[in-house]
Amino acid sequence: MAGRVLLKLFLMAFVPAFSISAGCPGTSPGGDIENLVTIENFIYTPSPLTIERGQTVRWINLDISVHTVTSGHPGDPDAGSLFDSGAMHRNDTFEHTFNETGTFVYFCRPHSQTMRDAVVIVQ
Ligand SMILES: [Cu+2]
Repeated sequence: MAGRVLLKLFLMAFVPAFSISAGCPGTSPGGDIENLVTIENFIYTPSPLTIERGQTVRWINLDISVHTVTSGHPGDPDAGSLFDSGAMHRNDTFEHTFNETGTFVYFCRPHSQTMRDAVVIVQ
């Protein structure tokens, strides 16, 4: 009984933090790799995120504020040309598959002063 309580406390205390900070691709039984970036408290986590070519990244907005996932730098003429989520409300998700290697920078249109220079590295 006490052991189960301790286990539950352990899971509550450490598992959420670990799953957010680890940023490692999880492998499902089907073999698909899901790379999740959370948007919470105006921060993309993890960033940088390193993936392999051909993999898909999924972003989820956990804030009440509306955010975007927009490729490039704020003010670039081609900002959003590679990917642009549009307005993401709370719990909305957005996915993009990276078919080229390289370093891909993105930002949030409504909060481009602070939510910028987030990175996906594709190997
Ligand atoms: Cu934002």
